[in-house]
Amino acid sequence: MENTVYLETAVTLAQQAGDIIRERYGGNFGRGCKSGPSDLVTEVDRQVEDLITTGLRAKFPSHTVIGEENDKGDREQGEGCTWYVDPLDGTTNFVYSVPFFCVSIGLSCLGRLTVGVVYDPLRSELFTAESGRGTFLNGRPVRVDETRKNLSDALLVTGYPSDKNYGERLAGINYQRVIASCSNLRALGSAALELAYISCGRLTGFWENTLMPWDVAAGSLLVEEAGGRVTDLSGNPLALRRYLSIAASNGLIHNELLQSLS
Ligand code: 2AM
Ligand code: CA
Repeated sequence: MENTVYLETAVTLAQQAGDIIRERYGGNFGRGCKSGPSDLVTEVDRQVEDLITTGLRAKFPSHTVIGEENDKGDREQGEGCTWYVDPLDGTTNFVYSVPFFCVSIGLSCLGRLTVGVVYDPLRSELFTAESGRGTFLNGRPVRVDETRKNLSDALLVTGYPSDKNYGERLAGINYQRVIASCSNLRALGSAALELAYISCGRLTGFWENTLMPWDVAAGSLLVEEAGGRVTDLSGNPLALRRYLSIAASNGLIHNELLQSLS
């Protein structure tokens, strides 16, 4: 029952945020950089994060709310509930007018993901999950791709860090080997929306190795609740820490995916 209130609140805020993002897409907006010239932020990210975090704090005053643009290095409070808000995941796409970005809101309680919402405002696609209740796209249940059982048939997706301090982590991946082992490899630019696409079977496997909790909290639950598997790149359970590594898949190709990345 409580989870349903959490989910309904997150959905309302994600849709309100999405309306603003859609209106401002392609227009003029203030922009700046964070860790370096490729790590972009816009006034839209900040405006939308403010809307979501204010809404969550007003409704759930005892919860911790962590947002990408207001990152103070907060730690999740083990005893309570923590919201992870990515107001505009895919900021670089948004700035360059590439139509692939989303709002991502995830909730973890007592260290377990409880609610996940990913909203693509341009396509009006709303992905939702509650732990133990499955994953839905615009209210209809979805499952991961259960037809592709081998890495050779998998359409994979990954991403690259905009914080160039972490660029050397790419050197640990043999891209030539991965591309040779799968059907093909994409990099679409929004980790949260890529995870949502894994959850509904459009993509088979995903990995990235310098993400933040707000990039993956909601999307991980979407994948797990849709029958997929989420781990770190060593195959351990995912921990929502800073600069995390993540592999997510339909489950069937997961071990092969981890092997190809090792
Ligand atoms: P963003 O668009 O909200 O910045 C691209 O593969 C993914 O990496 C996007 O989800 C993007 O989120 C995320 N990303 C970009 N820069 C990042 C950074 N400095 N730290 C963590 N994640 C980042
Ligand atoms: Ca992000």
